[in-house]
Amino acid sequence: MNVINHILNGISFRKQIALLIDPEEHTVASAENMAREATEAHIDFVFVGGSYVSSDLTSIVDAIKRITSIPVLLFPGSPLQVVPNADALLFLSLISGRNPDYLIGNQVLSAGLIRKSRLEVIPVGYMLIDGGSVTSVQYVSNSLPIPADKPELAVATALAGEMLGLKMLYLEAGSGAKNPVPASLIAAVRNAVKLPIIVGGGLRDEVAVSAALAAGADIVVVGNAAENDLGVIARLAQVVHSH
Ligand code: 1GP
Repeated sequence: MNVINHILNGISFRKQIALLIDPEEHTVASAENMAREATEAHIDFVFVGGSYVSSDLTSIVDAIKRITSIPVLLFPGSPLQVVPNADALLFLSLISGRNPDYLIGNQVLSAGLIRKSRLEVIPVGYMLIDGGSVTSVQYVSNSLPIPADKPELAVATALAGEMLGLKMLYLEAGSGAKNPVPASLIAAVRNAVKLPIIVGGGLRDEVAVSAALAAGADIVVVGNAAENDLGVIARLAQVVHSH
């Protein structure tokens, strides 16, 4: 499977939704349940990863892949989250921050391992936007988010990411963020760059998901809301696909 082509084809046809499975929140059995729900709801992608993971990621990815043929993309918070059995790796560079470890250091540490794994690598400009509360990603990455009311800074960052040759942008408010990325900031970035835009963090309901899509998100990511209520997966998938 060529995942980047699958993504590009998918977003040219309709808006897409990714379900984030944080291995820290799951056993093999509960990950299988999530994968079953995702399949029934026609979720487009499963992302696996988190800011802090102490569980066995390989068995979680295996469990998901046993149940579903939805592409599984690693969304790693650290080089320790690179496992070979996923379909692709979001190779994130935290371009909103100024912590060299998350801009290039961890990428250097994991590059050899990734090459040996033969994972498909998708270079992504990861942009943390202030979501009104300190999230795990902000704490762990030790980086400042872009202020939510400074779309011009988000635009400049996105342009730089595009000029550096990154293939997608991920506008992230942080898992469980109080506020999702504002629609005005998404729209400003959408107007400035051609890259596919992923938006996640604090998207809990139909209204928030619709606002992100209307502003220009190509893919929305839902994590926490689905952990709390499995029924959310189907409801939000329907909203996304009928947008
Ligand atoms: C976090 O964007 C994802 O990286 C999802 O966030 O858990 O708040 O949905 P939530």
